[in-house]
Amino acid sequence: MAMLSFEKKYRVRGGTLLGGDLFDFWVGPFYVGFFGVTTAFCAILGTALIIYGAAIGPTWNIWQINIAPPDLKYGLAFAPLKEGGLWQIITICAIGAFVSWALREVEICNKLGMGYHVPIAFGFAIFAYVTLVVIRPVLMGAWGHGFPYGILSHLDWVSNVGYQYLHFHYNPAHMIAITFFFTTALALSLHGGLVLSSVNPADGEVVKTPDHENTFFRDTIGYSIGTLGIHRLGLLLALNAVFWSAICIVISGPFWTKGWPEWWGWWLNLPIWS
Ligand code: 07D
Ligand code: 07D
Ligand code: U10
Repeated sequence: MAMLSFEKKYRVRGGTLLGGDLFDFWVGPFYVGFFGVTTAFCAILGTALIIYGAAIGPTWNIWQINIAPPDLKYGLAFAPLKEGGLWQIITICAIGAFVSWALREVEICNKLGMGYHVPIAFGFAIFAYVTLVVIRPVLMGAWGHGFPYGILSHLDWVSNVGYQYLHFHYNPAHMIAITFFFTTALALSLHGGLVLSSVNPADGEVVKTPDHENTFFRDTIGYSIGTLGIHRLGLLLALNAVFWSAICIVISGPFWTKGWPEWWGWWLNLPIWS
């Protein structure tokens, strides 16, 4: 069915979680809904506060704009607006916008009678962000442990926090996360390559079938995971990449305060060596 006539057919009332019929309409291609309004509200307010923060800061250079979290001395209290309070409100706006966006996805899934895989997947990204700016700072007793909002400043934060643990590559959960990220890229490239090679043939050639795709991998590596299976695997790999990222940072500080290379002492201390 052509996209436009399909949309006309599914653009019907219902499936909302909140607000009933009130915001159950579309603006151009975008579904609105109660959570579309809360997304727009939080995103516009948060963006305006970032612009305000830039205006009272030292630079308009897009790379250098920085909205820092409060000093560690404020602990878990509210800080004055110009000393990290802005960061705190922007964080609330960001979480409000991300969670609203996920719930708006749920409402759209309801309308279409689809599974919740996409909002659940986005939920993992939100979980990683919340781990960085809420869970870990709360466990460590100060909002100052959150990352600053700025293109270069947030890179400085990652580097500094990494070196606080001497050699972040020795963090075992970081290793697992990186392996999942790399594997996700491998899986997507294999999948994209395989699909294009069979359904987008050169002029004059016929489109191939899933049998061809299965046979290619059986001939190559002895096993094909199948056309549905590769999508399950892709989702699983990507969710694990983000999940283990959240784990690798939440254990750094709250559960392990020394350098990560030292963690591997458990290996040297195994009783079998003595
Ligand atoms: C392609 C989908 C589109 C999204 C884009 C990002 C903004 C920010 C805000 C000026 C894949 C839009 C950007 C809205 C503008 C202001 C105040 C997604 C795609 C195009 N990072 N990070 C980037 C964010 C963290 C790290 C780029 C966000 C953690 C490293 C972009 C978050 C850690 C590098 C960006 C976040 C970390 C980057 C490209 C939130 C660990 C890079 C992102 C909310 C996760 C790369 C200059 C991208 C870069 C980069 C955004 C969190 C590490 C500016 C919104 C604290 C090491 N990050 N980041 O393509 O070039 O994502 O940086 O958590 O090297 Mg980051
Ligand atoms: C947090 C993004 C959430 C985004 C959301 C949506 C908008 C809207 C609008 C476009 C999690 C935002 C949307 C704003 C935009 C429009 C219209 C994703 C998030 C909700 N590392 N490291 C990771 C590697 C080193 C360090 C993760 C590799 C060094 C620290 C990943 C290398 C040191 C932290 C990873 C490497 C170090 C990490 C990031 C290589 C520095 C973290 C992915 C090859 C000296 C962070 C949860 C992620 C983390 C993290 C990879 C090197 C430090 C596994 C490949 C050795 C301190 N690193 N790293 O988490 O786990 O995405 O965060 O060297 O905090 Mg690392
Ligand atoms: C997949 C797939 C598949 C497909 C696919 C796809 C996965 C089976 C069938 C999909 C994949 C692609 C299309 C490939 C490309 C995708 C990526 C590389 C991922 C990254 C995506 C992007 C970078 C695009 C990001 C764009 C976004 C998020 C849209 C931005 C939208 C808005 C600003 C409007 C948001 C709507 C809301 C909030 C709902 C409510 C609407 C209203 C109230 C009305 C409108 C209001 C506004 C416009 C104001 C909102 C303001 C905001 C949010 C802040 C703006 C800030 C300012 C400074 C102004 O598997 O195969 O094929 O296709």
